[in-house]
Amino acid sequence: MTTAPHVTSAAPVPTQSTYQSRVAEYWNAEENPVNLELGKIDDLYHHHYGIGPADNSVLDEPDPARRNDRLTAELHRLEHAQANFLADRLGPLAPTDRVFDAGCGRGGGSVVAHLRYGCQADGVTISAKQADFANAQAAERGIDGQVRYHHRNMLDTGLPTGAFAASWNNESTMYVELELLLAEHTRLLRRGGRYVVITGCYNDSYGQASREVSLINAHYICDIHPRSEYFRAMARNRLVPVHVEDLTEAALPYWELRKQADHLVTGIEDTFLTAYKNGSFQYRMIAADRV
Ligand code: GPP
Ligand code: MG
Repeated sequence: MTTAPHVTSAAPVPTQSTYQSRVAEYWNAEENPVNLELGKIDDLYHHHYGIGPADNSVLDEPDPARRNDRLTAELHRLEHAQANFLADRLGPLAPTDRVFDAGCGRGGGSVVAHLRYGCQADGVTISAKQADFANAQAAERGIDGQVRYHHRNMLDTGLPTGAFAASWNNESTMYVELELLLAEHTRLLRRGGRYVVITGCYNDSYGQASREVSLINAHYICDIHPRSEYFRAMARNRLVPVHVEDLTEAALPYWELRKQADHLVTGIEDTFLTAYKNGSFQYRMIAADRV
């Protein structure tokens, strides 16, 4: 018996599943004032929530237009505090170091890291519109030589192996399979490199995901992972946690304030507050070393 020679052909990159196409469509179409109005303040466009105590005196502002502006600025301040909190845990880094921003959105996090450390940044997003927007922002700042954004799949970036001193996911892990994602981070990070994730995860000591977690998944077209899965996937991918912090309490003032910003709400605010308060959902930071 003879057998035909085995022929393989390369898979197209990025391979985009139906799910990934839906996610890309969401972000290509997304123009929520809560993201654009906040970003306009200082051209730092974030796609994550805020942490820390809020200045609720903005709610007492008697002039309605000024009240809205002050609320917008206060929410942005809290989101920026979250971005800084993550950036603090990437270092120390030198200007010659490269960092990787997985699920970079409109690019704010990479700019924050660059401004902090002078490092080179590569951000990856599945949305062509976000990548274009972020690159235009970097060009306007005159940092496009150091900060670059790519329309790519974060599971399969095509970026060089071992070239990165630090990498992160800021509220973007819920769009992908964790095992595949952390394998890609581990490939990209040099030995001793730092990985940081801030994420919402469901609390599996309470059992399966709660109704509120399911509502959040439906709202963003994502799939929130259980807390345990992060540690399992890290252990299997040479990522050793050095710092774990529960940010759930620190996240509440942002959501309480956002809920009262009629000009910015998206309708998901009460669901986050209920999920955090009933214990089924947690906001977490994990920093890990790539060994
Ligand atoms: C923040 O983005 C939200 C996500 C990236 C997805 C879900 C995150 C979890 C922690 C579950 P955003 O800033 O675009 O959201 P919004 O428009 O609601 O401000
Ligand atoms: Mg937002």
